[in-house]
Amino acid sequence: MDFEAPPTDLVTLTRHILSQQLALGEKATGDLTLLLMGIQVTSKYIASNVRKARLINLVGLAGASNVQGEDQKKLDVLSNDIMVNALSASGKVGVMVSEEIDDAIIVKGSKGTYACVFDPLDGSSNIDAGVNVGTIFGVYKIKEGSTGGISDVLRPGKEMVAAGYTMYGSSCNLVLTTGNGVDGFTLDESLGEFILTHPDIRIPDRGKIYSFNEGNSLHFYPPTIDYLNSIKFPANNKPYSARYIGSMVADVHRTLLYGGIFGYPDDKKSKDGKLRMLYEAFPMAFLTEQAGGAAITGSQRILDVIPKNIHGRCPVFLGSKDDVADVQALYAKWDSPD
Ligand code: P6P
Repeated sequence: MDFEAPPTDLVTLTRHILSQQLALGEKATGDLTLLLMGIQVTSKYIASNVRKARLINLVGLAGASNVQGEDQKKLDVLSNDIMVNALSASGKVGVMVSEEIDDAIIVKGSKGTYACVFDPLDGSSNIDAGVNVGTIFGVYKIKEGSTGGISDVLRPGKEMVAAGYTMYGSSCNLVLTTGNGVDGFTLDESLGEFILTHPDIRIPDRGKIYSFNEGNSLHFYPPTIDYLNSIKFPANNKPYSARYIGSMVADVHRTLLYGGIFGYPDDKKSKDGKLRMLYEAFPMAFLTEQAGGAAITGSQRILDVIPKNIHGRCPVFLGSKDDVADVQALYAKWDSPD
């Protein structure tokens, strides 16, 4: 049997980020590198706490609720504090928005050149059942002349300069874009390093999986109903498979790797859908487009939407570009009630 030598040219996340900085030459200040290093450390620490949560009584409720009115889990609060402290300590972040905090954090006296928006532990309602959860983040460069304020984050997602997520599951995966494609890294806990395992992720043009919470079907608008029927009862008698985890990071990760479509549409009950623009829809839309896919609200590109408030929501259909185009065609024919 041929002996397969272990890899001898490990590309760590640190090496990858530094090589991207070097490629920018003199233009690069190194500030984004330091910000992403902070996110790397938080990902490792949150992964450690998620993995041992049940053992150290970190599951369950924290006894408070967040701005969304959702019961905060102990790990939500812990993950949020880890992110806020690490990003503040990086000295490169002037503005932060967290799903767990009502108002934007303006880092006083910061020379930070970036604004970071994040959901510290998305999908945490699943955590007691051991289902994959994740951290989602997006980065804007603070605007010329701004000292760091709310206007630096109430911007369309297309102005983000970086986005990514870390998924805590059977393995810990960090997926990142800085606008030059999408790369995936897997945490080697024995080294304490994220290793490049999914270089240049490209989503197939069309998939065979759909990922919607069909428990909301009673409220769905006609385009969503018609679309789902078109893939469940297709003329070619080859229906799509249904996969829905209920944790956006896990559902999007699978969609990026296998193709297909993930959707959390607007409906009669939720006029703007459920997912938050800044720290769920925008980062995932940025990643999906960078991987060759598409991401729309139904009628328009998600990355063109301008948020009115930091916790604003928008409908989401994202994934393989041909599947998303099928949804867009149905929305284009529909006379919306709004
Ligand atoms: P539902 C988790 O709470 C979350 O924000 C996303 O991670 C996930 O995609 C969605 O909500 C699930 O919502 O209504 O299907 O439980």
